[in-house]
Amino acid sequence: MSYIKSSDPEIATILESEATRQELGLNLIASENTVSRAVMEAQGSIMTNKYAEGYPAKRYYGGCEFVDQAEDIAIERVKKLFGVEYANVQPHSGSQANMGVYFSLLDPGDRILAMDLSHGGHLTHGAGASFSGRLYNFTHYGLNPDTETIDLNQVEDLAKSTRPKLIVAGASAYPRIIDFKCFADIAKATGALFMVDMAHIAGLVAAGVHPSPVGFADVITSTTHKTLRGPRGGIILSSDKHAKSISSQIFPGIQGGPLMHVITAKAVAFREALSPEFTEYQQQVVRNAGVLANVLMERGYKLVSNGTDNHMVLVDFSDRDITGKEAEERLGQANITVNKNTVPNEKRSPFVTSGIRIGVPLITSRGMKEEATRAIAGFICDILDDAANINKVAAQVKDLCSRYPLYEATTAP
Ligand code: DSN
Repeated sequence: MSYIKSSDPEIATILESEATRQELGLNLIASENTVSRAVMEAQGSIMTNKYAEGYPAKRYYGGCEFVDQAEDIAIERVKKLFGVEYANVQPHSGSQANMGVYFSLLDPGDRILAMDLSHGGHLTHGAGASFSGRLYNFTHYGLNPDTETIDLNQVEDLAKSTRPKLIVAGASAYPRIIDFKCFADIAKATGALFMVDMAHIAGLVAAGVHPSPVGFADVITSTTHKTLRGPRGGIILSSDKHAKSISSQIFPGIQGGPLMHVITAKAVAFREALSPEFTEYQQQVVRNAGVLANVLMERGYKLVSNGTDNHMVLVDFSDRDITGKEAEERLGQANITVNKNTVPNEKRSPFVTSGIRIGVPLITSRGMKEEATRAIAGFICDILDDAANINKVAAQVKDLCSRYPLYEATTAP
């Protein structure tokens, strides 16, 4: 920061403003987190200077002896963390991890069965605007209208009727445990391969507070920066059977030089994730989400599936006047950051929506536990009940944040 301050004051000011926004606001975006200083140091390190196309010991450039060590350690740590035979730590993002797997297992035009975006799926699970929807022939499953949980009967029926080559489980906005065994059984019975995109829940899986897809899925993808609390990026995990084709589809298939500074930071994050403190952190994430859900429901707000098992809740405003967009804006005025989100059977446009998604990974990283989460849930309800409460809540948010500094609790173990 001190170098930027003198060489580029314009950008230095922006960095300082963003640091203040993160420090003094409550960030409840379910897919965001705050990394340790050690992760940030690795990501901002000299490794950014190095080109290393290829894989450890098989590079297209000289001078790779130390980046090879970092990548080998990242691979070994993440294999240990999830108990898998093969790991690729080079995907620049979750989307590229998914693209690498599709390229490796499928041909363009092949059929895939995945979760509908409007029911909680992800863009790369076949949305028309994404490469996935343009290259492959997707059918989508959704939620059971009564339980608002994944309709496994529908998954089975669609698998039987469409005979996909690949079934995808995993979601961006789904607050319940996913039954990977049931998906795997359906895939097996219908001759499909089974992929799990565990981007949102990877940290919970690593800590054993959400069942693992390992042993059920043929291939698993994830990001590293959500509940897993590492640098922004992706990973692919599988058995040795798919190792060769996944490796060659990530490089040279869809990527060039790997981001060695990010891979080094992934190694640091995976070490943190192997610690007992990380397990305690994930247990606290689930407890905090449960507190948030209970307070919102006590105050009369409807939650998709009536609760949560993981790190997030989805509030459904379809029976109220307020929209997701208005709720996001109102909360934002009190420095509470959430995102508007579609709800099952959404009637409004994706730019307006009838819901909000609220996640607790980041506030939990700040050291906030049940009491603070209960207070936050109260702030949210106060503002949703009446916009006149915004100024009062803004002061309460500032006070709470000042008691939980962003970088006091998030230290490397
Ligand atoms: N954008 C991410 C999320 O918010 O869930 C998914 O990639």
